[in-house]
Amino acid sequence: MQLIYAIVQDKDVQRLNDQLVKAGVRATKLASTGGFLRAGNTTFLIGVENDQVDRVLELIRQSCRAREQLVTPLSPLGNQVESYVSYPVSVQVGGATVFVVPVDRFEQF
Ligand code: 2BA
Repeated sequence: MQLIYAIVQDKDVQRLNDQLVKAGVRATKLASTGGFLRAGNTTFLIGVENDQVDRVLELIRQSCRAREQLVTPLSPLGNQVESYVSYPVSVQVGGATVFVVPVDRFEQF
C-alpha cells in the first residue's frame, strides 16, 4: 500500500474531489498553507493499493492546473526600513505537488 500526499491549489479541490469520488478512491482533505506564498492550499491524503497509484496520479494530473500568482517579496530587513519598495513578481504555482510514500501498516478499527 502507498500513501499519496497531493498538495493542490484550492481552485482545483472540487474537481479533484469529484474525480476521486467518481473513481471510488478514498481520500482525506487537510487545509494547509504554502510556506512561500503563505496562501491557503489543500493537502489530500490518499491511501491506495500499489496497482492503483498510477491511476490516482493520472486523476490528479487531469484535475490540477498550473497558474501564475503574483507575490510581493518582503523587505530583507523586515519592518526596519520603511522606505523599502518591493515590486510584485510572478511565480508559477502547481499543478499539484505529490509525494508517494510506502505504508508499513494499515489498520482500521
Ligand atoms: P508555496 O510554498 O506557497 O509555493 C508556491 C510557489 O512558489 C511554488 O509552486 C513555487 O513556484 C514558488 N516557490 C516556492 N518556494 C520558492 C522559493 N524558495 N523560491 C522561489 N520560488 C518558490 P509549487 O512548486 O507548485 O508549490 C505549490 C505548493 O506545494 C507550495 O506552496 C507548498 O505548499 C507545496 N510544496 C511544494 N514543494 C514542496 C516540498 N518540496 N515539500 C513540501 N511542500 C511543497
